[in-house]
Amino acid sequence: SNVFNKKEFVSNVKDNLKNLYRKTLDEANQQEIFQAVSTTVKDEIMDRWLATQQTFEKDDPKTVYYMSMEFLMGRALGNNLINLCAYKEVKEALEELGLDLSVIEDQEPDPALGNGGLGRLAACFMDSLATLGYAAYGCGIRYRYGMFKQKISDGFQVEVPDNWLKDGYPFELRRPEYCYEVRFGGNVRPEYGEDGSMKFVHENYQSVLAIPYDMPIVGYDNNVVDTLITWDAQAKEVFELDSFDKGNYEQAVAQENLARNLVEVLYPNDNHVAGKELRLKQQYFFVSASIQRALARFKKHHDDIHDLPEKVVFQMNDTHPTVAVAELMRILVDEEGLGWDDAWNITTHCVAYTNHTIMSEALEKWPIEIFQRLLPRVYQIVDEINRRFLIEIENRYPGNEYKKQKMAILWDGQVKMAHLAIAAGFSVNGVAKLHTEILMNQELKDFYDMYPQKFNNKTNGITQRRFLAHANPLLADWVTKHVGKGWITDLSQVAKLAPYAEDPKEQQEFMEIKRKNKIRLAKYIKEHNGIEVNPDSIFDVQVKRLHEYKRQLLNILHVMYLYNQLKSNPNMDFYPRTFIFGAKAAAGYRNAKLTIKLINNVAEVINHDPDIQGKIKVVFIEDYRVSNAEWIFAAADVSEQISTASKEASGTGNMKFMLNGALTLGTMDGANVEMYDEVGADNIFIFGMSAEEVIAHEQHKDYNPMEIYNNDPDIHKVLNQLIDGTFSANDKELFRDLYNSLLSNQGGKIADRYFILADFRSYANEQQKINSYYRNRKAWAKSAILNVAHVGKFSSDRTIQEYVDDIWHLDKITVKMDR
Ligand code: 26Q
Repeated sequence: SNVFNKKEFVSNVKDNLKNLYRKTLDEANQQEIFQAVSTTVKDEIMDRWLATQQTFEKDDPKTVYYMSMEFLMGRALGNNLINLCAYKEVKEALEELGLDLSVIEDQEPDPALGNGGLGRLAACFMDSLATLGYAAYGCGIRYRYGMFKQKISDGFQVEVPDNWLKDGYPFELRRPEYCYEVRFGGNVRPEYGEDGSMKFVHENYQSVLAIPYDMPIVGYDNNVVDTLITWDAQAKEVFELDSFDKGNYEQAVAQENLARNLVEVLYPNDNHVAGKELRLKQQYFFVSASIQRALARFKKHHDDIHDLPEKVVFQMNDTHPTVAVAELMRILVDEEGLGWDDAWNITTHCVAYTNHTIMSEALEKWPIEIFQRLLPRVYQIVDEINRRFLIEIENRYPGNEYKKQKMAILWDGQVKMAHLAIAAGFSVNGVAKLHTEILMNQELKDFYDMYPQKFNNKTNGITQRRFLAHANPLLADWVTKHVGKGWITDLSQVAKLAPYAEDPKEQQEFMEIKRKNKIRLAKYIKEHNGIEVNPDSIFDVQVKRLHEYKRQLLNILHVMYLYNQLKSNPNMDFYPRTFIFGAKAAAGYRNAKLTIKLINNVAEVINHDPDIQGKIKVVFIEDYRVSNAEWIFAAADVSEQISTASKEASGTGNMKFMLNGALTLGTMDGANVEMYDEVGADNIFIFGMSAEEVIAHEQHKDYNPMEIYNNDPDIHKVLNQLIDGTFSANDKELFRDLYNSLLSNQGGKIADRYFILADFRSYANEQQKINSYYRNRKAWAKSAILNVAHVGKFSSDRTIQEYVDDIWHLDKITVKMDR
């Protein structure tokens, strides 16, 4: 089906250039051409978007509202063209004008309204929901500034604001007619009616208007276009501002400030809570607006609010939107006039919760003082939920005060958001098999004992449309040549590739594709880092947020170790290796930032040491983000997934590498465990302690890294190089904190709490195996192809279908279009 007639497309682009900029093609710059091309593509999407909305109106399907503080969308133009099945057509049409689609795509800012895994998962889920034909709204915040841009200056990370809206964003639609008011602060007063009734009146509050912007989520080749709603904040207009009324004026200014601050910036913390009041404001702001919009949509078709659970489900992406529980109760009780039990019954059949972490520093707990001051009525409702929940615990475990302490929603001056989410949610899910087991048997055991039926696993997935069809066209074509196009919407079909893994001709073709992708990345590295890398070396890649539990430090310490080996034994068995890193550190995370500096300093020394003869190169890719990630995955030979077992809930980068035929070097953590099950022990490199062993050491407090340091001379030497100036000649003390973090307990943090030294030897052994295995090109190619062939399970299409079957129970829609 031809989506665009080439001639028509070209003439539309020219028209758009004229209408947007009063320019001809010759006069326009690349950014303007990007805008004109995108507008042309958006016009095409519009017909389908409208048709989808009309189908919603007609069929009234059950709808999921995916509530998330983060949507890490990445660029839309290329992805939309892929999902419209028009990529090649448009590329050719532009070529005829002398334009290069990839250069035009490169003009688009990366919409980065998310930190990392959790936000990117939300984006993959939206893609799968539309592709599978389900009615879905993503609900989030239109941050003025997304994830910061990273500059590397003298080896240090510098954060630069991400002004992604500065040129205007073509793939969004402002919808002021669907705005809602959201209220903060003030007080609650009971008001008695003449009939003896009583209601609560919220007064003296400040309010903002929430204005939705809709972004189209284009399904693959099915005419379905779902919607991502991002909320902007605007001050309510204050009329009749009397110039002598100082109070009114100050109030108006305060509301302007509130609106501006609310959506100003995404908190750049990943897996770490910053208990800032503004963050809670952001949460309530988008949650309240989203629920109001969902209820308004529901009411267009229904007049009995009791039917809500049949038509609406709110999925809470971690605890960040958990205030939704109390907000829905508030609306049902205060505005719909329902009794408590009635309202609770509806609420608890509409909300479900996904847990993404067991890291204690990522658990959200709000000081009651802040919560109550900011959301006085919502707090009263949380208080009542808690009171009734404690009674339920008492009934179940009579006299057991300890259970109440551990499970209470309000305790110790804090609101525990996870406990609220579990008490109210009808479903609680983890994001990989191991993670869910740890939740049920350890972290959330008390809740599991009380509500076993709520708990379930939904192993994460990724969209093959962005991360293979768009990211790696050469491999995508190779896959299509062998198994047909079906994999694009049914990734399990790649299983049919398995027989080709043994075929020498296919092995060679596969390796040639990989080599071309490595050349593409090498060019990017040359342009952005000025470093020459050898495309025939092993590309060994670790890209993800910088966090101690992800152990980038283990990786770079091992590079230092290899360097030492090679220095003292230049003729040792060593296959040339390029170690590639990419990672942003939260702005206030000192050890993470220091690790970036260490990687860059090690790179500086090793890359310029002639003794090494270019056998090791170390590259830190600046500003790792969705757009350059696509190139990086396509070019990787080795995927580093080396978190301390039990700490990485799932990981999703691991799956993107596998999809592109990289071999995983990983611990038995998160979804790595399931990747191992799928691909088989021969095609993956596993090392390190198991989750059980890690947890046992944590419980017994019997781990002593100093012993390892004292008994292993190679490790000893590497750690000493952190403080002897080998990699920081001008300032020997620069890396002292990293050294200390591995060897001494400091301020509540125990030495080497992520077991880097414990796992070092087994990591180095697996790295050695990789070194040998890569020499056998056939064996390597076979394993790489088998990784692609066994990746089927890790499509987000599979994940979403499981959410639909077990949690959401959505109706499939069909959108017909007469063309
Ligand atoms: C909370 C409060 C205040 C400020 C920030 C936060 C905050 C923000 C982001 C807390 C956590 C996050 C992000 C968590 C995250 O990305 N988790 C990852 O989720 C992925 C998808 O399920 C998993 O694959 C990863 O294993 C998990 O680390």
